[in-house]
Amino acid sequence: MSTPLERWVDEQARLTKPKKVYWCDGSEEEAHRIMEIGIHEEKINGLPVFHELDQKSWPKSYLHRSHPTDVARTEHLTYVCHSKKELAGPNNNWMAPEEAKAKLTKLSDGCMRGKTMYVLPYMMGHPDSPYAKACVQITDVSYVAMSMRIMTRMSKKVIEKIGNKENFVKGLHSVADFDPNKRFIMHFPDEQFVWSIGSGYGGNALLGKKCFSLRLASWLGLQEGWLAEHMVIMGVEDPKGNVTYITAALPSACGKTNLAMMQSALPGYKVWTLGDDIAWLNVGPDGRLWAINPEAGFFGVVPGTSMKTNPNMMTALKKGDFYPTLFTNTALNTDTNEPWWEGADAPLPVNALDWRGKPWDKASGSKAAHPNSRFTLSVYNSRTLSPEFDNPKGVPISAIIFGGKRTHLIPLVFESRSWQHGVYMGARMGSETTAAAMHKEGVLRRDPMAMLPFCGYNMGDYFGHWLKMGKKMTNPPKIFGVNWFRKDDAGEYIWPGFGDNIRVLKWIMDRVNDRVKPIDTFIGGVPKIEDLDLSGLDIPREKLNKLFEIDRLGWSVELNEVEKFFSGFGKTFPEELWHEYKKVAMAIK
Ligand code: OXD
Ligand code: MN
Repeated sequence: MSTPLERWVDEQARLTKPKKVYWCDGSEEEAHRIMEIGIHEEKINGLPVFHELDQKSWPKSYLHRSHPTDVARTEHLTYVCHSKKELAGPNNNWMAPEEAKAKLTKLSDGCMRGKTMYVLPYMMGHPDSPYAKACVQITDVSYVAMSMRIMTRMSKKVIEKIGNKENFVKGLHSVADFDPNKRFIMHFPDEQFVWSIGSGYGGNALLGKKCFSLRLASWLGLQEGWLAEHMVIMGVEDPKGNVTYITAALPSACGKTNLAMMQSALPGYKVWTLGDDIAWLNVGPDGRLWAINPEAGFFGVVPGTSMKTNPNMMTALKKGDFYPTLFTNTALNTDTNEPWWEGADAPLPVNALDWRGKPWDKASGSKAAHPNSRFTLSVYNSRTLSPEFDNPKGVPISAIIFGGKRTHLIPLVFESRSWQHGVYMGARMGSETTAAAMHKEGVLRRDPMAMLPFCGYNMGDYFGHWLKMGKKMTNPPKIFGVNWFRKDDAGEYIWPGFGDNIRVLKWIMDRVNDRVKPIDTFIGGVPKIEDLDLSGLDIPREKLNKLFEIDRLGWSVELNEVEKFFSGFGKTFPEELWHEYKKVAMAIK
């Protein structure tokens, strides 16, 4: 008698018609075999899927070049197929489930012809965690099979765990012929099913990540009373050894990985990494908010990563404990067979191939590495990995940070007056766009809680759910806003960022423990400059003042934009947040 899982896999094989079906067991030995296939057999755009890098300086590391049209998330081709359009909200593309399935069935018919279908059983979350989910993804490319091995807990034990159950999380993925006109990432929330075709890019193809752990999981969280968020999870240890757990939501490519692995500039402080991208948040029996990271790897932006910006990541990349580490779309120094990128510690290579695999001419002014080139590596390579990472219960959260890339207006750090005010602060968040998705860079867009591309349902209802979560907690975390990116009149960043961001975290910890008081303003509480630990930093006072300057005119322009944005959610937008909005609007007048 076959199981529901076996029947589902058979059905997908009948549709996609691969030459063979291979069930992965997640072992290292298997990973070596798949890597060989990626190096010697499979090709993308005429190039091998993987190239082995110099194993002495970059142990267990391989370079992957994507199809040149396939380098970032494609939000315009991403759909959430709820039974009704209103459930998807103005923040999602929607298609009726039957129409979406008919479209994808046509595109998927025979799309794996001549290829191997890899069946990947994996857990999101520690297998012993009550919050973990058993999932299966199908794919037709070794790059995705390898990436999922790194990013999730892949194991044949998951097949036993699913057993005869029908309700496991399903993902069907094929790169097909990479045609951007036939590319779709479709989510079916009522079936816990993602169907993705035409792209091998991480956010479109590693279906356990954005697709399940954020879009589908946020919908599940709404039904079940928890939150799936686009957040870093970290523990900050003070010189006395006390660890405060903090989550931080920042939009894509705004430095989440650097924050999660920060090398503290203040002696005696240490950051412990629990996650750099996704947090699942549940209310514990103690009335506190508890976080787990459902992932087991990092999929981070490479350009700009160096010993200055993220020494702990540089060490992790070179550590090579877990097999393998992947670089996607970096340049290749052909003299040394090493990866190279803009902002790397290594000097400009003399001879290099660019991210497309073409000889790179430095004089051309083009980037050698793609601005959204990525590393994929196991969290277990990281020396900053928190000892609590594998704790099935997760960690209790004392502070939530909302941040964005804002060159003007938003202060370095400020604190909400209440949970409700904090939810308002998250809802009005905006950020200047980056290369992580296919749109123009540097344009301000609203990105509530950094979840705009990832909330799998109407964000009006999502804000309401956040408010409800606050009511379920007897001891909720304090909520803060941060902005590392404010510029001065000469267009220079004022705050040094990176390891110096510990100074902001220290103030947040002081607030959590009520050791200092903020100055109350209409946007929330800002620190007294003397309460910030600026030891060893040399920023002139007028620049520091600029970091906290509250520009009334700027805020009234901002409020107009915020009002338009909130109004787009119509009746679903919670009255409580209009109330918070009006309080600020009144104070500015
Ligand atoms: C990511 C993203 O890859 O947010 O994490 O785009
Ligand atoms: Mn992300």
